[in-house]
Amino acid sequence: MGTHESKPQEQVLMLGLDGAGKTTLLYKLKYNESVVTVPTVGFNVEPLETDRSSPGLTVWDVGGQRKMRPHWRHYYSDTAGLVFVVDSWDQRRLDEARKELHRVLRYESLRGVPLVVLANKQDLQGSLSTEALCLKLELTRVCGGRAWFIQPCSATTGMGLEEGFRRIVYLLKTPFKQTQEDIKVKMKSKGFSISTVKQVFICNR
Ligand code: G3D
Ligand code: MG
Repeated sequence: MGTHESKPQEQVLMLGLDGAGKTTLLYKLKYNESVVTVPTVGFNVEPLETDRSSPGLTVWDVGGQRKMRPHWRHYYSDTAGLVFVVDSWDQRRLDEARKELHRVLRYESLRGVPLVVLANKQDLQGSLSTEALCLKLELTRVCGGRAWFIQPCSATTGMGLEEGFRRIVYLLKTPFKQTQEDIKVKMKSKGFSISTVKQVFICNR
């Protein structure tokens, strides 16, 4: 308990279109609970415990509805890491997701901030692979010199969630451009862990 208080905390901003699965994945990751979500008006904020050698994460899940998006920028100045959640199944909204992601990455205050794209809803048949999403979102071009990674996941099954947040912890520590393969290989030799609460928790939102 004491270590949690004394550890530095880094702010991770989680953005994405409404319906991408941000709130579902945050509570699945944190409490291993499937919650019934309502569109997030405002934000949810949750601390995530990490291993002793890594900073703790405070994850901000900010509402993604069109009317909420102008407010995203108010969170940028304190952001150490960015997580952008995409619905990999809903191809009709990919163009909108790409535009919003590119708009976010253009902000000066987010220059050089590491990015993990969570390719969510991989449990649904017909969802796009990370390779296809990478092309559609033009990640290589838009990320320039930024450290980034695209992680497949499912907020419903929990697949890839811890991995995605471990990636952001790793990129916070090594915030320079690396290939996707480099990141996978180098992370294998280093233990970054996210600890989640396994007991049932009533989430009163
Ligand atoms: P948001 O916070 O990004 O706006 P939510 O998105 O977490 O509110 O999720 C929007 C809907 O997507 C929810 O369904 C939720 O259950 C669903 N969802 C989230 N993640 C996944 C996933 O990985 N797989 C599948 N199959 N569904 C997912 P409803 O029906 O409540 O709108
Ligand atoms: Mg939400």
